[in-house]
Amino acid sequence: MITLHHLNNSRSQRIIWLLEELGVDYDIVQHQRDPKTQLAPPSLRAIHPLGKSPVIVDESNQMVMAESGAIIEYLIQVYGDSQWQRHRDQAEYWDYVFWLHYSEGSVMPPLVMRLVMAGVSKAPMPFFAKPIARSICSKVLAQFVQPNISRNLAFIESHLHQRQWFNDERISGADVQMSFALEAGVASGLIDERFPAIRAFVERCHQRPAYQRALKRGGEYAYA
Ligand SMILES: N[C@@H](CCC(=O)N[C@@H](CS)C(=O)NCC(=O)O)C(=O)O
Repeated sequence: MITLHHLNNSRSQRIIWLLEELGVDYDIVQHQRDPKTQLAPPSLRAIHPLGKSPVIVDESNQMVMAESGAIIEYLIQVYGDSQWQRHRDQAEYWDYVFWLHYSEGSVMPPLVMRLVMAGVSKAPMPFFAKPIARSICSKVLAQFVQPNISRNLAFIESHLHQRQWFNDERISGADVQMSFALEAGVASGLIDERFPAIRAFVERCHQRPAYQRALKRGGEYAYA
């Protein structure tokens, strides 16, 4: 039996989606973010030293694993059928590896920085510090964060322009891994009508019966 340690409104939702797609038996242990800081509770550190979600525990292999990309690969290799598995001798294999890593390696960091900068600008601080903090945040956003987000979104949009899924015409773990950043981007308004192919991709994910079942099992999720 697999246990998923899940955090409300988090990347862990995509792991529930994959578990539903694979038809694996699993339990969910719910952890709640601190409502003020949005950080994970200490209960997650008891499962894995990083204290983040997702984490899976697979009793049958005595495995505790963090990092969504690694978890997706593990679940597909151990529990997936040929529809989900990708092998080195398949033409699309390295493309699959690219998208699986690109999501957390390049897409998420500037999106997280954008959120952090928004938090810093609004954080309580002495009145004289506010203009300084806001000015630093807006410079970092304009010079580093926003150009990176724009470049990534343009790249993703052009890739999806004539494709259903990231890897080829079959859905893969890469789509599951890419879904979180893109659905969060659509929900926040960052990915607007300038990105029709990305929006269609997100809609395609949301239409899947397994995705809908995952939403029911996962609880609070603000991005679908
Ligand atoms: N690269 C990791 C990121 C894990 C991560 O940052 N998870 C967030 C949830 S979206 C979390 O646990 N945040 C709470 C915290 O940092 O305290 C992955 O893909 O699993």
